[in-house]
Amino acid sequence: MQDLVQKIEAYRKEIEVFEVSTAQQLEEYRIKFLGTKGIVKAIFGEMKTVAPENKREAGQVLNEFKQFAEARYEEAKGSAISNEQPATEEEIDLTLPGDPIEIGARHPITLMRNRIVSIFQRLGFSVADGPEIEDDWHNFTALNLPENHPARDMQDTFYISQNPDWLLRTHTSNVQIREMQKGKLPIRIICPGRVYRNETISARSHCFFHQVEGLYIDENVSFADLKQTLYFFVQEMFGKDVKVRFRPSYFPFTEPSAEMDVSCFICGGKGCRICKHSGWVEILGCGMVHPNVLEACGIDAEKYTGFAFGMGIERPAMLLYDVTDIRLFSENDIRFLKQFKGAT
Ligand code: 2U9
Repeated sequence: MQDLVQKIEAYRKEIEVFEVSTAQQLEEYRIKFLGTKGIVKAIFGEMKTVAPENKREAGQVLNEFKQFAEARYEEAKGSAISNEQPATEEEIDLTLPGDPIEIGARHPITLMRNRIVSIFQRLGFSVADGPEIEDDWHNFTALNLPENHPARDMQDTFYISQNPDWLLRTHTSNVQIREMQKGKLPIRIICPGRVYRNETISARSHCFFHQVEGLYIDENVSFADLKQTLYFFVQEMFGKDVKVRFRPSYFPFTEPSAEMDVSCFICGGKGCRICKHSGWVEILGCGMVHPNVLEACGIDAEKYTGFAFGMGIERPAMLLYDVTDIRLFSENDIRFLKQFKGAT
């Protein structure tokens, strides 16, 4: 036991005077004292020669020594790195290949949104943005949604508990309302963004999703303009052969209102699983902006008219990229996301 203590004392002294001011010296120190064949390891091996009644005390001495050796190393590491001389020109081999940079992928919802937006941009629409947390007026009242409309129900909309006048927007129409309030006409905007609805999460629906809505207001804007604009969009999106049909519908914020179907771009109209054997796929809702909406935003409904439309992004993205569960879009699973590398 006495032998061991003396040996450790000698090593301590050696450590104290060991020169560790460069990276090379530091590495020598590490190998000599802390390496797998180093002194600390070796001296721990001597425990087996210590008499059983001394083992406790010897263990303590050894541990203190080990901590001392490690602390010296850690302390020297910081200063050795800062003393390091930068590599000279001759030492840098510029011909070595660089570290590979992993390129990310655009999210499929972003890809789909960009496709939709760029088609409308070519028609002269510009992108507008607005808040996701909105007040009741911009999300509902200004859009001619009556006080007792089911969408206003707590069951369907997420309200902010601190202030029942605030909610998570249920559509991006709040952006159009805010643009209209600015009073600058004509308006030709496209509004992509995230929206929230209190729905049960499943493979087909989520409590948040993405939309693109559009709005065009000027003098003499007609339903014919609406039809031709959306027809152009569909041809650019799905190809020249695709057919469209409009079915009458109802939305509080448009009058008249319609839903637009395209001939199924999977089976070409013959009937398949995607179009539920009807040959048609519904892709958007649209209509002429209700005069009450124009007036609520201070626009003279006698002088100006406009059309609006709205579509979800998830559904066409699921069809295009063959995604069978909507939840994959928001789970951030790298195995899913990296499949979109290089996709457009
Ligand atoms: C203003 C006036 C009118 C936007 C419109 C629709 C019809 C529509 C749905 C498509 C699928 C929502 O994502 S979805 O569930 N939208 O059918 N949206 S007209 O109308 C507006 C918007 C703003 C000021």
